Amino acid sequence: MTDFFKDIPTIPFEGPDSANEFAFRHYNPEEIVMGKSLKEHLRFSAAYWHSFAWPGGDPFGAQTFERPWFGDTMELAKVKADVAFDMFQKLGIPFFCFHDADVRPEGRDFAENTRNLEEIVDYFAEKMDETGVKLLWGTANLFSHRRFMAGAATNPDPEVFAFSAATIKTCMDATMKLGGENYVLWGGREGYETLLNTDLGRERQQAGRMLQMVVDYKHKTGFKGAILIEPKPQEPTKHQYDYDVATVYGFLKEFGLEGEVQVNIEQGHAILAGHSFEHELALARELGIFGSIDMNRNDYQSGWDTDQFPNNVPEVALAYYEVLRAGGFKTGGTNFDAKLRRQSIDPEDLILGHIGGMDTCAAGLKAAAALYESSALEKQRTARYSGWETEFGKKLMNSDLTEIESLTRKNLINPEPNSGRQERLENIVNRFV
Ligand code: XLS
Ligand code: NI
Ligand code: NI
Repeated sequence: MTDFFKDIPTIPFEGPDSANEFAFRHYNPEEIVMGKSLKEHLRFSAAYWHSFAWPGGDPFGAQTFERPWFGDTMELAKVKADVAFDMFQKLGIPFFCFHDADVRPEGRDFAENTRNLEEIVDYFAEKMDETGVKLLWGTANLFSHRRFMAGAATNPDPEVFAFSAATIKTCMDATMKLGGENYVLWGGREGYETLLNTDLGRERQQAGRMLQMVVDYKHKTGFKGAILIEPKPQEPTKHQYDYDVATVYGFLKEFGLEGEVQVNIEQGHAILAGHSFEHELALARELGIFGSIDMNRNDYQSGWDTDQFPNNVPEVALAYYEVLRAGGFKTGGTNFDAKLRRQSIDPEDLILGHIGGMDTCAAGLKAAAALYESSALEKQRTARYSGWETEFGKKLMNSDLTEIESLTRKNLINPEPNSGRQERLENIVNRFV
């Protein structure tokens, strides 16, 4: 153990009545809900970038965090890894996620980047062995360095496409070496600022081809994990190509990848797209592409991806309700793509942010499970569509307009509307959250 979190104990579960700030009130990892432990349901993961790589800057000011591992050497990268694994252990977080650029110093070229990454991957492998912490997913940062300012796969310069493809390969290799359960692609700068300089059609083809190569490489190497795309509508580019779940599905269809790639859905991105989190989750489930979630919360006024730790149980409960309806996570999990506010500069803040997030998710999941097990919503939903289970309803789907016209005349069809019962259903939900 390093001494970064030296006065902070391993966080115990003490139950809802505890006033101990450094204890869980709702997250008891061993508690069984719907036949599975909370640990297995939630599959918590910490994001390396926010907690260990982000310096606390904003457009008006630079670094606010002073961390002993900040700096561009392999030695410091290892100090950072030591502190990261300390945090995972103190919190009992079973998984983590990282980008290449979060964990290794930036090299002079591709070869040095790869050497640095490989060295840190070996270091991670030892730490994972010692602690039992696992990798939920790996990914490549193809958006921070200036070479990616006009995109990675969608860059007008084929050399950037090549650099990006090569980097993705090394990051998939790193993920596989560490037994990662998924590989994520978030199209950081895959979009555009102005149509005046953009060949939108060509850029989409490039993005599709890159994704096909990723899927080919998965099959070639026998990687068992899932390939996940993370949709986001804007930020950093004005128009991101992977706008939302529906857009990603259309894109996957176009490139013949709908059976190969799933989505990693982030709460804050759903909000930016003008959707609710649960809408995105439900749609992904119905399209058969639900994979994993990036859990955070957005400020509803800011218009930015504020990546705050979740703290709204009713909101989170509706999201986990859709996850439960999808049958729960398979390879996916709950990754906290969440960061501290830039004034929260103490080591304690990092731990407390995660405690709050984990407790909020645990309370939300338990509420969702109770609601689900009560069937209170599902009974009403089934009743609302029951007409479709009658002979008449079934027949309609296999008829044509002419047949339906004569049926409508013959049966004197004259429908009366029914209440949608929204308030009644909201009251039911409120009994559980
Ligand atoms: C940014 C994204 C990013 C991805 C991983 O908004 O959420 O953090 O999760 O590249
Ligand atoms: Ni994310
Ligand atoms: Ni995000």
